Amino acid sequence: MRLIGMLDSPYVRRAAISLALLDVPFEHESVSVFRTFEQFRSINPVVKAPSLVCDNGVVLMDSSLIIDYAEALAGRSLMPAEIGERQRALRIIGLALAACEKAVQDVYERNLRPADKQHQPWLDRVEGQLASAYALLEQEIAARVVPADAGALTQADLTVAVAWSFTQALLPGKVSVADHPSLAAFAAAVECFPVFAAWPHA
Ligand SMILES: N[C@@H](CCC(=O)N[C@@H](CS)C(=O)NCC(=O)O)C(=O)O
Repeated sequence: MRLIGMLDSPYVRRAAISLALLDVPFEHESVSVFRTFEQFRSINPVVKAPSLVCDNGVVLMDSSLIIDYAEALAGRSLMPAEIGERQRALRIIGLALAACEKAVQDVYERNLRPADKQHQPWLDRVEGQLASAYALLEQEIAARVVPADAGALTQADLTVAVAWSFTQALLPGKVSVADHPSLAAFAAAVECFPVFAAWPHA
């Protein structure tokens, strides 16, 4: 299988780390949805990163759906089975993915739209939503313990760390580290696992 997309995308990175944790073999191709749009389009005309070209040629997209397929292939899941833990994981993943979405919207608005065409009310709305997602994530993560080993990492753990690292890299200073001490410490600890170093934000 081929995972298509740049690791500076939080969605590509969470998919790559999930495939690696699930021991699903894949090749990674760093194709950009912007710099190499035509090359990406030749693989997936919708140009969404990540895209997964399966062994039978079917192209999947959307990180959560790619992870769903990888878990079915692997015959195991990075989601907790117990209903209470699963609900907590779903809550955390939802917040982290919303944070990624709002951070991406902020970056696109600032970097892709000419300065004189930027719409400040939209930026204010997006940044307010981003701040809310991280404030709620900080509450959730305050009670969470960093797993002792990579085998115990859940989808919630890895998605939170990827979202935080992405936001800090792309929007430095936008989400204050001082105001989110639990998240910053949790993400820093999770980023120390070798699988995170093997699939770095880049
Ligand atoms: N919900 C999707 C979001 C994927 C997404 O928006 N990826 C961005 C890159 S970070 C992308 O494909 N951007 C190009 C575009 O939307 O035109 C997922 O989880 O994979």
